[in-house]
Amino acid sequence: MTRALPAALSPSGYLDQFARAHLPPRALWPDFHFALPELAYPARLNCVAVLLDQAVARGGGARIALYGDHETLTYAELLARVDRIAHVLRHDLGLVSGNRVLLRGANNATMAACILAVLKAGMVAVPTMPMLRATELAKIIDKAKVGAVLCAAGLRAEIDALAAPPPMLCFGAPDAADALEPRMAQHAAPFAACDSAADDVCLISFTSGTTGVPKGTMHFHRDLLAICDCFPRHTLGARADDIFIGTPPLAFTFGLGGLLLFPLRVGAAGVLLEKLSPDTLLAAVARYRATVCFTAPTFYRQMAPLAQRAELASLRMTVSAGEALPLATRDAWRAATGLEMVDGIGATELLHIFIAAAGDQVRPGATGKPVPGYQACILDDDGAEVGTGIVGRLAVKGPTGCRYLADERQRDYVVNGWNVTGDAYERDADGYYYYRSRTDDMIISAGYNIAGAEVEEALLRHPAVAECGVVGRPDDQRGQLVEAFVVLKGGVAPSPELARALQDFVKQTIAPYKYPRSVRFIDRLPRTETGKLQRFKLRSGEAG
Ligand code: 3UK
Repeated sequence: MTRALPAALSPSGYLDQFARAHLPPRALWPDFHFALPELAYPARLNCVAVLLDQAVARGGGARIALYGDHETLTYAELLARVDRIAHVLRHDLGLVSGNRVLLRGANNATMAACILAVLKAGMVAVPTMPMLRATELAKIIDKAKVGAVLCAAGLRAEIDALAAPPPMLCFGAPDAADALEPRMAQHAAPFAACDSAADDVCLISFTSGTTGVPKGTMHFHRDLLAICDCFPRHTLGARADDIFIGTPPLAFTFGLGGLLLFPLRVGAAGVLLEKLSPDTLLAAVARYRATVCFTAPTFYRQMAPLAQRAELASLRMTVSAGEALPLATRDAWRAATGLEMVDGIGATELLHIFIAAAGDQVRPGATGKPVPGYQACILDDDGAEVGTGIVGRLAVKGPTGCRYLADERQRDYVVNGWNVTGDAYERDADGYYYYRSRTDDMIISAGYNIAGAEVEEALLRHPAVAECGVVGRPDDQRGQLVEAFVVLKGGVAPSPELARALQDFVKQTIAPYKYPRSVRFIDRLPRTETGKLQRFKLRSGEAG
């Protein structure tokens, strides 16, 4: 099958052409669609000039942009901080447009300002998760040919431990020799945004891969605006009086969009907090009177029993993403708060959420429908579209899509112009999309296909179960055996009788052949920093 190649790129505004030079070959790009009028961006575009400079120029300088533990910044103050950092990048660090800058820090205003400054200066932001260690950082630095690092002082050890660390400035410890703040103090002048092309790469976001070399996903200036103009605009109805709050790190595109870009796009405010637990997130919602909350399903599950005691009247949208939302969690959250959760599937390759539903559009059990701006379908193993009610590979396209930095795996993610996310999904006659499992996590036991998520869903309805993960364990007789790892609620003791009770409970809830033949009790589930269950650790027995 032949496809028209995407339109030629416009002239780059960058001096250093590394990112463009390492885009995948055009024939391997997904199709891009800009079907909505709000997605018609000009050829010259700097996303921070739009998000920040224009907001201030329109008279919004005195509005609050960011709330945090230690400081609150107006749009004008955030702009001034961004400009100072941009000057430091160019003058003190001697960087030029197109250079890559690695960022490392927990969620706070200076970390946000650093990311925005890199983009505004026409450099390429490479945000990294606070928990990454030197060996993982070394791979990213090498892959993206990072020219400098902006790092929270408290996280510098892993950079210092590198054999050949790039030049680094640290924030949060102003007396250190390589502190960012005294250098910022030298630059009071406004910084003119780099005259970048809408299709110049501004962000390389590394996927939270489990093994091997991490994949760097490359995104353009226009992409960062496009995600603001799809999900938050159409599904959430984001507006200037919203206050966005949540847990995902800014280094995860879920957090970058939800807590920084989305609020800035509509003149609203983001709340950036460094360490959050179910308790403290609920308290923070009350304290900042947050209206929109972003976190992972397991967080909502843990918050539900605490929610009755919290003051949550300000909340109007609670968004769950990162992994499948169990129906039991949606129900528990609704019972506790009266709120119908917004489930949304997003991916680093597509930057943010592309299938979701809110309000009376929610169909429990389904993720939702394609977000305006995106289209989706279900493909079989040969890349042909399948009809309703058949489980296949989820495929999507829209204004954003997968462009891996110099990576052979581009061929796996993009099939005939579709982004194939690696998720097994099914569509109903009304166009709703239902998550089943990761394509490679489908359990095949004695010839049956069993989606781990469905068994988890059943187990979560048992009153003794706090959390659980269900995987396929290799088995001589059945090929794979359904095995459940169960975390019990406080005060409940594990026992063989309870294991049998859980098995019986599943058999009564869903088709009996799906019940977990093995039940193991553990203290906590292995999760990534982004809240995803690490099934490979359950399978390998690493979780003990
Ligand atoms: C899974 C979901 C079922 C799914 C992300 C919102 O998670 C994000 O990006 P990642 O690259 O992972 C992508 C994969 O995660 N997933 C995410 N959301 C859901 N599965 N239901 C969901 N609601 O396997 C997907 O392929 O880490 C999420 C916004 C930005 C993101 N980067």
